[in-house]
Amino acid sequence: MSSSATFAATIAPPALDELCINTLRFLAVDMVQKANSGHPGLPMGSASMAYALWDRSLKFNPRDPDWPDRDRFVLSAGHGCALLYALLHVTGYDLPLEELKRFRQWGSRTPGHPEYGKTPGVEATTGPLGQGLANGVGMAIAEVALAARFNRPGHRIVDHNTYVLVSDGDLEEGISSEAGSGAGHQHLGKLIVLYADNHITIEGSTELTFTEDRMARFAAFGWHVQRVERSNDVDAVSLALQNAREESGRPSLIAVRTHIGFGSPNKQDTAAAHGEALGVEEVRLTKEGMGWPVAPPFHIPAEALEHFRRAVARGNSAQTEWESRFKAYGKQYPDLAAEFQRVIDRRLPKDWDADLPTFRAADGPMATRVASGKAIEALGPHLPEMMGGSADLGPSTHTNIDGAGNFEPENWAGRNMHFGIRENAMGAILNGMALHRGLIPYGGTFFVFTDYMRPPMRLAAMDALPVIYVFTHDSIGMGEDGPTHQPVEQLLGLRSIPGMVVLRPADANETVAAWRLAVGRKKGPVALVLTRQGLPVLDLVRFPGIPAGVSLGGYILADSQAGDQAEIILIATGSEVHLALEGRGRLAAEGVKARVVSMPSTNIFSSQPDAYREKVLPTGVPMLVIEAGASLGWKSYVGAQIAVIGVDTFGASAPGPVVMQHYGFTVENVCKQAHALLDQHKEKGSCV
Ligand SMILES: Cc1ncc(C[n+]2csc(CCOP(=O)(O)OP(=O)(O)O)c2C)c(N)n1
Repeated sequence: MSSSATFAATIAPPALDELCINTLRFLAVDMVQKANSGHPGLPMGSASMAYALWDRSLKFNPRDPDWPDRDRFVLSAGHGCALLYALLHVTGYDLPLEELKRFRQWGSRTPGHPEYGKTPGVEATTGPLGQGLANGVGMAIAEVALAARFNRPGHRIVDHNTYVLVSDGDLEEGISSEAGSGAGHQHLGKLIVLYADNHITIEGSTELTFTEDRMARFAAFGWHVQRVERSNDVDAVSLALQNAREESGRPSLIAVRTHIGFGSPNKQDTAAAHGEALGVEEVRLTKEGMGWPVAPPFHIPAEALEHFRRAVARGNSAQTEWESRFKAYGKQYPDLAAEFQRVIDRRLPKDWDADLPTFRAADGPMATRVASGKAIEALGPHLPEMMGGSADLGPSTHTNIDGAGNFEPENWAGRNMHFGIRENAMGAILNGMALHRGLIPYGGTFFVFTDYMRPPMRLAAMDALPVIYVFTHDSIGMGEDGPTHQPVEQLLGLRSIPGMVVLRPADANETVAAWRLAVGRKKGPVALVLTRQGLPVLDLVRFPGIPAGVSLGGYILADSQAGDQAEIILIATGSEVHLALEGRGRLAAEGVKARVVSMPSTNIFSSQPDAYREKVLPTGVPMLVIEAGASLGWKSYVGAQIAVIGVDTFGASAPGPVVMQHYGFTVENVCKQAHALLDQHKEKGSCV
């Protein structure tokens, strides 16, 4: 029998259950009331089912929130976070009552929506509806993948459930279908979703918008579905949870008929309970109606606290039991145990990059997506924790690890994932995998379709998650598919996400360096932006600065001849670096000394010390940026004396080179623009 199935709690008598549930309810009510901001309705209605889960099922240790074999709990309906904070406090996490009193205030550990890393026990940043559900799918995938890799007969060291609490909004969002369909297909039996089916959203009743049969929908996805009519029936919710755990072949949805704002005489079952404080008078009426002391606020009855705090002893003993099992495992399988610890700690093995290739000019032309595929092939055998794939574009994105098998219900040890055409869920699943730990998740699609996965990318950056994106078909240079498939503003868009590292390598060798950097970066996502079209290879003999240069974000690829001071700097990224090199040659013939700076990552370059940036881009030297993307952003980036050859409309359907030519990505235009800039500069004089 699995350890998660044997994890048992002391069951409280019904009156104590009710006291505990009301404690959660009124902590949430008081938090929102004190802040005069927040969402009391969902906590009041869902406190009972959350209690049933946390009190009787959830395997967690408040004293070690990072214990690897804990169950995961994601509050996808992040707006209801007052409930989560209340649970964390009463069960004994390091979240003092004072923090509950500072709900939504500057510097508190109780922000307006749960933020990963800010509050112990918060497993994921949630709030954008639907994301948490897909995070849960990613966590459940990580669990079965690690179980397949590490468990051995008689040793189930990876054995936990993933629970998600969702609201109507979570299930209305399209991502819930993407993630739900994927989870059903993968038979993720240890994923259990509690649905707060309260019939209310912000604008009123769900009758306004949301009338399909949700149970039938999830059943059609291949889920096990159950319904609990009375949310306050802790036994019924517990039984449903138990059934869900026993159903090992399908993920579970438990729709619980909850009542938003439960207990509030004037607001229960109305949208008024959703997103604002109940108000002093309504708080009083609610407390009186439920036999709760009106004052002082934040009242926690001693018996309730004592009961909740049993979670500490329970958690400690569950963890100790696991640790002794892990010790026994380590005796029998010392290498596996060490390996498990390594991947959980996100440590890279020795020589992980030993087989990364170096390309020679004779190997070209090569698309950077192809070079990326070769890097993945070289990393795969050294990094068994690398796991990823594509949103049905594997043959184009080159994201497959040869010989690593498909991740599928018959083979959870497979590392090649088929996410299906579900970019939003793919992004959120990658986040869930990273949040779980133990894996290096990556996912690919065409660069333009990052528009479909921006919400999880933003959260990956917010949570500093080490997720790697492989985005191909990176510019108008991809050609015939036309404007719908030609990214223009996406580079600027992704670069503007704080903490997102965007790397657009210029050739095969820069691509390998970009992969080395991406894998080595343990905090924060990295987006690799790669070409469809072949590019010349920049030979390391001629350009030895490439590997170190990429890690600095931008570097002098080719300086003005004979060490003279450059009269103009050509800054380029990706495929346009070659055009810059050509332009430099032509300008030299015309007597103009030009330096070429390759800038695969503006984000990384910006974080370099001033002295280095000044060395690469000295103040006062005019600069011409060549990048097949929106020009906005560059001017403020490198100063005033700058011109940009960019793309500020939507591209066009034609062969790539033709489109590039029409947009001015030609050596003639580079030289023309360089001369214009130099003339302008001379007229103004040096403006330093
Ligand atoms: C993607 C996204 N869109 C919109 C919102 C704003 N929002 C917060 S809660 C909510 C809907 C509330 O309805 P429900 O999910 O049923 O929660 P409940 O009313 O039960 O608290 C909306 C639209 C959001 N958080 N995320």
